[in-house]
Amino acid sequence: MSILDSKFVKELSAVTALMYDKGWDERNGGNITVRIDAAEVENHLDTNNVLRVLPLAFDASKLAGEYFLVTGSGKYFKNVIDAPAENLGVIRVSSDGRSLDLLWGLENGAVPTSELPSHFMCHIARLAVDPEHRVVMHSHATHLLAMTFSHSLDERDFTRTLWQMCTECLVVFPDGVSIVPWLIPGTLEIGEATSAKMSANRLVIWPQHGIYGAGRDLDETFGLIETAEKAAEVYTYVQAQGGVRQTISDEDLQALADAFGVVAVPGYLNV
Ligand code: 2HA
Ligand code: ZN
Repeated sequence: MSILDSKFVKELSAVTALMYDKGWDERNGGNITVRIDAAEVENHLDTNNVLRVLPLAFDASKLAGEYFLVTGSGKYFKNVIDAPAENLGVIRVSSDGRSLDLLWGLENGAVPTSELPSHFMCHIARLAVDPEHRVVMHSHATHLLAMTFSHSLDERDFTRTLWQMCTECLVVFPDGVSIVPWLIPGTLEIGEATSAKMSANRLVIWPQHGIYGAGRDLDETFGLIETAEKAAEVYTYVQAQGGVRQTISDEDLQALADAFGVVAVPGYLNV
């Protein structure tokens, strides 16, 4: 079956279109990497046919031999659905973790996302705590981005506000959100800071820039960012309506966590 008909290319094409439509990924904003099983890749590609070898600026040996579907550097989410082979690529990390084999896509000399160091470091961090982890997703989700200008950047405060804005939030991300300092995108430094947070939280905010999410598949990871973004949108309306008059009590949030069998970040609820 053609790789264009593969589940992984179809799903990534659909989700990039959706994220563009939501206004989260203007121009070349956002990037996504998906870890794919070798057996699934082999259904669609000759894995001995390496199209190009791309250097890697850091040691990714912990991901040696892993296959990823990635968005391309400078590519626009809005264009993926009509031209997947120009905007996406399938890569394999070399055995020494110092280069990538391109097996499909990234046509016309394109290269993987400029945020590949951050993505790979986050994959390593998440795989260490969840062997089923597969997806890292970065987006400029509008209301979350706006909140980083007006809200405290204390992780507990920020998480508590999001949990209070929609009842489902605590159930969807009981691990909360973490926040790195403002840093230059695309650098090893921002990758190290983001991945250090990723061991404990699947959502990491980049102030005045956007958000990183991690999960086991595209639906789950998109849903995670979507839920946090919805809470940030509600927060925006609440602020515009004059601010909070009543909210969900910490006792009720604890009862919610108990009812759904999730554990809130220790110390985040005053109970
Ligand atoms: O891919 O979003 O953070 C463009 C970006 C960089
Ligand atoms: Zn970005």
